[in-house]
Amino acid sequence: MEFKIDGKSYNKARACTIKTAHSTIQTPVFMPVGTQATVKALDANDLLDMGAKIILGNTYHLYLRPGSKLIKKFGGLHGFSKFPNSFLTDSGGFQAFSLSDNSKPDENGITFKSHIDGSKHYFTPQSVLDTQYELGSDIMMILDDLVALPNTRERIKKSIERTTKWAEEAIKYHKEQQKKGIGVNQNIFAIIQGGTDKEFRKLSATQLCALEDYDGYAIGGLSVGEPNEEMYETVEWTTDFMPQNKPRYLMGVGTPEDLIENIERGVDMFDCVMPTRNARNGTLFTSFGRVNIKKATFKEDPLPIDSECDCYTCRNFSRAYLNHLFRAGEITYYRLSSIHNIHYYLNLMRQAREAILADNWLEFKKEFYQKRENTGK
Ligand code: PRF
Ligand code: ZN
Repeated sequence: MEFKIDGKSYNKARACTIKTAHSTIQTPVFMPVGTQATVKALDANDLLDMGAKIILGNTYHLYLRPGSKLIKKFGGLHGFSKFPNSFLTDSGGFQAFSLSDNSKPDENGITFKSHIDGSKHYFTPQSVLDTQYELGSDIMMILDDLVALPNTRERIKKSIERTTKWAEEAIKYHKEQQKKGIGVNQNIFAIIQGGTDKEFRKLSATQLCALEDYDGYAIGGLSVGEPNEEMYETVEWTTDFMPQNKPRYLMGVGTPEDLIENIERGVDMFDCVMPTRNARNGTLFTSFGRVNIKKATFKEDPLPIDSECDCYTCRNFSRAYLNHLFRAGEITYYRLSSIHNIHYYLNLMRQAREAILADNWLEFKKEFYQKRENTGK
C-alpha cells in the first residue's frame, strides 16, 4: 500500500492519500459499513455514485455465512459484491465479543457461539487471516482481545498482553504467507487496546507500533460506553505514539461531531453503523443538525431533507415523500435515506480534507458547530 501525507492543519489534523490494489483513498475517510458484503439497502452502483472508495466487511459474519470459501469462488468480496473499490475487513474479535453468546478468549484465540445457529467456533490470529485471504480484502484487521468498559486493571492488562502476542503471531504468519504468494496485495493493520488508561494505551501503542511490518494501526476499544471527552482524550494521547508515515484508523466511531474531534486529534480513517442505522430509524443528518423524518411537520413539506445536500435523494425527493415512505414502511425509504446519510458522511470528510489542505481547520470546525447551534440539533 502506498501512503503519503498531502497536508496538515491545526493540532494533528492531516490529509493523506492511501493507494491499495483497488482504489486511491483520500483522507480523512469515512468507510460505510457493509457487514454482510453489502451496505444495507444499497448496492455497488449506489456506493460508486456517492464516491465511496472503501467500505467495510465483517470476517465474523461472512465466515459464518455464506463462508469465505464460497466468496473466494466468486473472486472474493470484489467479485461477489461487484464493488470494485477497496474493502477493509474487521477480524471478528469485536463481533465475537459483542454478538456471540458467552465468547471466551484464551491465550491462543477466542471461542464463540454463532449468533445464527448456536454452533461453536474458534478464531485464532492465523485463522482470521486465512479467512480474510479468501475474502480478498485490501486491508485486514488482526484478532484483538476486547474488554467491556469499565473493567479491572488486571483484565485490561491481560487484553493488552494478548493483543500484542496475537499481533506478533499475526504479522509473522502474514509474512510467511506472502512469501508463499498468498495475500500479496493485501495489507494488515494492528489494533491498539488499553481502555481509557493512559499508561495502558501508551504500552499497547508502543508495543504494536514497534512491529514495523504493519501497514497501519488502529485504535480499538473506544466508543464502548465511555464519556465522549474520555474518548477524545484517549485518542489525543494515543496518536502521539503512532507513526506519522502510516494510516491511523479509529474503529467504530462515530457521530459527525466525533469525526471532527478525532480528525483534529490525528485520525485518518473511521467507520460506523450510525449513518445507515440512523437512516433506517428515521434520523437524517444535515448541515444544520439531525432531523427526524417521521415528524408530522414534514407531512406536507416540499423541501429536500437538506437544501445544501446534492445527493440523489435530495436532488429528487421531498421531505413529504420520505415522511410518507417511512410511515408506510416502504423498502424504498431505506434506500433513499441511506443514500442521503452516507452522502452526508462522505461529503463531511471531503470538506474536512479541503479545510486541512487550505489550512483553515479552525474556521471549518467553527462553522460546522455554529450551523448546528442555530437549530439546537
Ligand atoms: N476491535 C475490533 N473491531 C472493532 C473495535 C475493536 O476494538 C471497535 C471498538 N469501537 C469497533 N470495531 N476488532
Ligand atoms: Zn441528501
